[in-house]
Amino acid sequence: MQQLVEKIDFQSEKYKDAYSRINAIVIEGEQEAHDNYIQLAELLPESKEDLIRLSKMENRHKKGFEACGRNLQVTPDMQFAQEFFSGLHQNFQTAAAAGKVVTCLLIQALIIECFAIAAYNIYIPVADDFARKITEGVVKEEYSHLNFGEVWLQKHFAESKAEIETANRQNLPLVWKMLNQVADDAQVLAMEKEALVEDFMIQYGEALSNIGFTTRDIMRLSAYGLMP
Ligand code: Y39
Ligand code: FE
Ligand code: FE
Ligand code: FE
Repeated sequence: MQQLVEKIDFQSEKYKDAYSRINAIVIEGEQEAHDNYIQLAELLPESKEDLIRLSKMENRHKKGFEACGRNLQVTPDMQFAQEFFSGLHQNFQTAAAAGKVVTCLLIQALIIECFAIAAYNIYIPVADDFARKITEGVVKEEYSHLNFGEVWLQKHFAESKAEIETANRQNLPLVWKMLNQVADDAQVLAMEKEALVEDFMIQYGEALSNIGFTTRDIMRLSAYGLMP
């Protein structure tokens, strides 16, 4: 498939300014994903080995994206990124402290992984050559993280359904807010908001379907909080 992409000036001040925030979001996201899988390993001792393996992958992803920033001579705005993730971070911590493993899995292994997969899929065709190779390697692994969440929640679907619905209501609106916050910077990187929303909906809808939700449930759950 050939794509028509206008030539992107990866060295322009405008590109590098937007990249300082998007790159930071991705680095912070990978760091938090690493921490979240370590916490999940404690909550799910029977899956400890798998979850520690996932946490190590997230740490490698973080290093890869740090290299992408260095390659463009961009300093990531980590303060911005921490604030960007603060809502989801707080909700994950509250759930973990209460031992709510279903909520933790929904936030990290479903919502955040789908957000990452959508963002990386949309970024790959418009990335610089260095970042494209890194991101192609990373996104393959993100699918395996999403798969871990799907398999676990599918196995425990009956007793998890109500908690998934509640956690979805509490967290999906945050994702739409985050997407809106980053839309202008994403546009500078030639990533369209509509494409990000579409890819997220596809990934998340497929995940909910694999877990056991009906089409009707999926429509209701995946669009929750999308419209103001
Ligand atoms: O599981 C993971 O590796 C996910 C933590 C990484 C989060 C990536 C967040 C991507 C949002 C970027 C938005 C750009 C438009
Ligand atoms: Fe990752
Ligand atoms: Fe991941
Ligand atoms: Fe896609």
